[in-house]
This record gives sequence, C-alpha cells and structure tokens, in this order.
Amino acid sequence: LTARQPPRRADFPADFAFGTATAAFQVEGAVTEDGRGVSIWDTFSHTPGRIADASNADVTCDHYHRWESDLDLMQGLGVNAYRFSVAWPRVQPFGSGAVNPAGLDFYERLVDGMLARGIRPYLTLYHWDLPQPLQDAGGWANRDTADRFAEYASVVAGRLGSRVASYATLNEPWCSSILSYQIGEHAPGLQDRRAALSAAHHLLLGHGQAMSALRGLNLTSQLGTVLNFTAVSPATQAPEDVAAARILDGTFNRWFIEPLLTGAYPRDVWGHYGPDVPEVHPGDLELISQPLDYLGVNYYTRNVVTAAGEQPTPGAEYTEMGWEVYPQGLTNLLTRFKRDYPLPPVYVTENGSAFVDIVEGGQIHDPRRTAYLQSHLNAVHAAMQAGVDVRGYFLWSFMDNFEWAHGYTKRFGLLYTDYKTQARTWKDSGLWFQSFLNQPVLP
Ligand code: PNW
Repeated sequence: LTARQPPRRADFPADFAFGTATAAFQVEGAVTEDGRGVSIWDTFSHTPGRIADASNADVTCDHYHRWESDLDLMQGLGVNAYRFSVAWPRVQPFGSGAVNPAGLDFYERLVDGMLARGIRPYLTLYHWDLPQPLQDAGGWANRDTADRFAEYASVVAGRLGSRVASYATLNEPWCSSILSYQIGEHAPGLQDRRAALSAAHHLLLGHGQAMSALRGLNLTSQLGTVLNFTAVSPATQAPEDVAAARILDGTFNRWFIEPLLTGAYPRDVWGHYGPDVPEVHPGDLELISQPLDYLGVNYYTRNVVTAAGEQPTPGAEYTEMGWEVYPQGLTNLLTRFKRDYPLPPVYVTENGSAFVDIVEGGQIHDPRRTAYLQSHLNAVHAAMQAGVDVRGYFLWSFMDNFEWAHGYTKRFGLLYTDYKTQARTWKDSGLWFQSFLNQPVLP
C-alpha cells in the first residue's frame, strides 16, 4: 500500500471506531450559563497578550446551544463515534464539593443524542479547563488536585454510567504540565520547570486515582487515557544530535508513557531533570500503572533536532501550525510502542491539520487537509498490518474552533465555521471523509 493511494474503508474492521474529536472549551461557549464556574482558560484567555488574536471562547462555536444540529451533521458524515470532553466547571463550579445538576444534564442530553444517532460516546474528563478555585490553591502543582479530580470523575461517571463507550481520564498531560507550567504558552501560563514536573506527576496520579474510582463503579465502559506524542529524529548521526533527540523523545514521549505502561519514570530523563524531579510517594507508581483498557494516541507531527535546537526538514510540507507533515512517524511510534512496552489496544484519539481554506462560492477547498487525512489513515493501516492493535481513529477536528493560544487563527475542522453567522459548511476534506465512511465494509 503506497502513501499515494487513498485508503479504503474495507482496509479497517467493520467495528473500527471512526470519529471526529473536539474539546468542551474549544467549542461550547455559553461560559456563564446554567451555573458553570470559571476555568483557568476563561481567566487566561481574558488576560491581555495571551491569545494571538486577542479573542476568547465566550461564544466560540456556540455548541452548547447548537449541539443537536451539530450531532445531526455528525450523523450525516457517517461516523460511528465522537470524542468530546466534559467541562469540569459545569459539573463542579468550584472544583470540589457542590455538584451542579444542570451541568450534568447537558452532557446527559449530549450522550443520549449520540446514542439516538448511532454514535458511540468517547468522553474525555479533563481537556484542560481546570476550575479556577483549584488553580488558586496551586492547580496541578498541588497534590490535592489529584484527589479532587478523582471525585469529579466519580460524579460524571455516576450520572452517565455505561452509556459512555469510553472514558479517558486526561487529554495530553504533557500539554497541561510542560506547555502550561514550564513553557507558559497554555493556562496558567507559568515558567517554572520544577512546578511543571510536579504538575505532570499529579496529573498522572489523578489519572490513577480516577481509574481506581471508575473501576469501582463496575461499568461496561472502556477506561483509559490520552497522551500526545511527537516523532523525533536527529538531524544528523552526530552524537550530540542523537543525544538531543533522545532527550526530546524522553521529555515529550517516554516521561508520560513509561510510568503508565511500565510503572517507572525513564532513568535518563530523571537524571537530565536533576533537582527539578517530582516528589514521588510510595504507591504512586502502582496507582499510575494500573491496567488500561486502551491507550489514546494523539499524533500530529515530528521534530527534527540538533544539539542547537529544532531544524526544518528541507523539502518537507508544513501546516499552518508550523508542524511537519510526516505520516510515517505515526506508524513508527505505534510499532515501537508495541515492541518496547506491554501495549494495550490503541485508539488514535487525535490527528489532523490546520491549513488555509479556499472559500469559493458555497464550496470550501482544502486539498492539503484531505491529503493529510488520507496519508495518516494509510499510516494507521500500516501499523495495523505490522501487528499493532488499533481500534479507532478520531480526526481533529469536527469543526473549526478556538485553537487555544492561537485563538481563531488556525482552522482544523472538517466543517468550516463562520463565526459571524455560526453557519457550518462541509469542506472538501469532510466530503471526502464522508465518501470514505460510506464505502462498503467487509463482513
Ligand atoms: C492538541 N504542542 O493540542 C489538543 O488536544 C487539541 O485541543 C488541539 O486543538 C490540537 O492538539 C491542535 O493543536 C496540542 O505544542 C497543542 O506540541 C500543542 C501541542 C500539542 C498538542
């Protein structure tokens, strides 16, 4: 199968989960309605200088009001699954204690709406919108936040139960620790590596505690978590470039997957971090490494590194995010994980691209997004042929939405969002995905 041949639906099992993905803060809007509390992303996006176009997500796609017609569009696309997230401050406005029933009501309607349309709900509990009162107490750098998270997880699963096909505890703990507490590009916008590593450990601990709490509910739902990975290549075989690549792979990929799947932090990275390593209590790694029903893998790009930093690849294609298009990296990562770890079944829980859309009359032309989607579906198929147990693929994203620190300047959707009218229009990529999903499956 060459990368230039479009993938076929029949290359994947009949029950393979095909879906799109979104996150609550990026699509919902309605930030002050029905008792929702304030999240760190409300605070951050209203802080001057934090968002590229000085926008916020107070309205964004208005999905909170338009969820029914959005689910109709999704059903028309032909997907059998949808990955979405629950906004913690809708459920617990203060992050602990008092539960807001109206918040749970919204997600119950959404989940039932999916089931009525033949769409399996893949729910993420934490996609970055921490209740602000918990941040005021230190956020993820405070170990108590892990306990709060497990309580919140129990509240959500207590209401929605086994109607949800899959619960993911966290989305991308690298982003909610390193990108948020060390690099400072995401909320809360700190630059403190020690705090970042403490946050990373408490996120993993929160995952473990939430897993224990959800296991106790005896649901039929699949329980797992979602990590983001980058494919890392040294620019040359010079020892200093190879060492730099090993550290980036270590801090970005292995620091998160190894505690989960092997019960230990990677030794070389632990040494690299020196005095900034987190405080690990006895029993933490046992909680963190309890069995997962699946691992969610988010993949967008690779990084080519030298000892002096990152370097562009001559002749390669880049997206509007400045991310190299490198589908082989997805196959490589999946086959490597299968080789190196006891790997549970995998879902590709995010993969997608930001490109400039060409709006022409009623049509939206985005040939590069279609090519990206096709080449990455082929990359998933190649990993499956190499023996990796991949159970599903979710395209980021269902519709253009609030792209965090980039505001509305980057469009990842299969649907074009007109933020003035809230009209959604299928892009050519969405129409291609629909034709793919409607191809016959093998029995
Ligand atoms: C992911 N990085 O974010 C998120 O899960 C989505 O909410 C987001 O919209 C999507 O990817 C596209 O960006 C990331 O800097 C943000 O490496 C930044 C990075 C990785 C993932």
